[in-house]
Amino acid sequence: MKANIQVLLLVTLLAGVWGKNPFLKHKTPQYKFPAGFPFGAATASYQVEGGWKEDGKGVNIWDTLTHDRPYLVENQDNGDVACDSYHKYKEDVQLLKDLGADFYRFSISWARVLPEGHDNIVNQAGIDYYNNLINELLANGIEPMVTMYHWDLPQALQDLGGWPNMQLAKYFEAYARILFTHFGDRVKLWITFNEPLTFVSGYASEKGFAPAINTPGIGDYLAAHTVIHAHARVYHLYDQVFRSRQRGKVGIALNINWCEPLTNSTEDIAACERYQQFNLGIYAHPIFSTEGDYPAVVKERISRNSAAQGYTTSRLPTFSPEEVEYIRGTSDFFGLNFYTAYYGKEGEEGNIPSLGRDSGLITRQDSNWISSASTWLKVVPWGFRKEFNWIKNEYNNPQVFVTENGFSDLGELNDTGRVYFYTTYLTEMLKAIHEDGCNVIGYAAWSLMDNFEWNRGYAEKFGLYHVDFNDPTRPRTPKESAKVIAEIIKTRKIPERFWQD
Ligand code: GBE
Repeated sequence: MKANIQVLLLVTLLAGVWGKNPFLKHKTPQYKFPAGFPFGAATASYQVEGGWKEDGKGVNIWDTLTHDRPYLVENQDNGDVACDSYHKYKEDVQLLKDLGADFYRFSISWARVLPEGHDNIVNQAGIDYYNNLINELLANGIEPMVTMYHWDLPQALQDLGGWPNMQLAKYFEAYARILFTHFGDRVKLWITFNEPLTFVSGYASEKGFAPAINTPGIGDYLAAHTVIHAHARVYHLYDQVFRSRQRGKVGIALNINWCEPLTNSTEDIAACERYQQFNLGIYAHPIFSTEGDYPAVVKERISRNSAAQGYTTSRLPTFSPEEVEYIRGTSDFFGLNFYTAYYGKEGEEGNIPSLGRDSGLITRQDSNWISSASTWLKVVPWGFRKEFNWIKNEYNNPQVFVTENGFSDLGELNDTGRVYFYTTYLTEMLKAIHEDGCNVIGYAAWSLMDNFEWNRGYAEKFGLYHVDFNDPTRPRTPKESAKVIAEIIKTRKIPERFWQD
């Protein structure tokens, strides 16, 4: 008994000394990025390329939105020229090289390759452009990671109804076949879709993302259904025709915010769990869970709400058992776009009907959280670690590739806010890897350079490199964050001057 108390005292004493020891308090930031862990930076075609009608490119839904409804974009800006990467891609590759990036995540403009969306007309100039970019990257030791769809749907396919039309799954597969055929010898990392949750919201409001059609709680669910089918078709196509020769990986990039229960009541905990299922699970569960299909809570609530609203069938389409099997397991990695967090509590808000209503919770952010230039983006590093853990527990610890993570400001070169964001978020990522055993296999910063931030135009800047949009030559200049990221890539750790207590 006495001995036990002595042991206890000793342990307590040691713990106290341990806790106060100045040499040990910075334990966490000393974690290193695993050997070979790839670091890169990301962009998207419409946000950087420009050249909107050059060399045979077809019109896409962002060309249409910015030209026909300019009032939907801050300052009536558009991506006609953007960063002019259509002409300046060699410079972009040099920026990546200066960062020490292992890879570049960029997207292909569907209408630049297939001007009418269909595979009957292939625009050779578009193929040449992406071949040049890919070859320039490889010549500089940078691996291409290609997103097939980052929101710029050919207008010709929107004219057929866009993503709510299930036929688009077939057209997307045909487009993917062109990409694998022309680029798959050199591209080994493929992402089918960037953030379906975000771009299907283009069918839930006439004020936001293209095509800006107001059919919430219906059009966005139909679009999601097509997109999940389209993703699975492309994965199977790769398996059946290309994988044995090309030996690459095919994944999908899903975005999610962490939801922290406002109180520890069972209701608020369940509300935040629903947030994850309605926003992430709606795509991830069919693909990454063992059982497949939409999450049970999503099916139940949409079906119940639909009935209560007088619909005789659920606003959420159903997968047949064969479709569930076809879709399940169709991803080689889990692409994660992560930025911010919310507090969540049980309650109702949003349009009737809408995904927000169906999910049955109220979200808000903490006024004490550090702000960015984007209303929605507050700096919540610990949310990043919690999200990694949620994914680990929900989907049996899949390989997670962070395909986007970043911070907005007004474009200053001494971007201390962005440096704080990256150093703190990366620290939490290191904890997820080393303390929680989360299977994180790569990281891309959003974004390589300032670019067209969708409905926010050029008002919010996410770049590691500054771009002068008033200068027709669009010069690029490294910000402080570019130097810090280069240092992190080189040393494989967070520099000591950024360690937090
Ligand atoms: C990503 O989306 C995109 O993949 C990338 O293209 C983009 O540039 C980057 O992040 C930065 O935004 O009325 O302002 O609150 C908010 C991140 C809409 C996820 C913004 C949609 C964040 C989901 C509307 N959000 N986005 S509001």
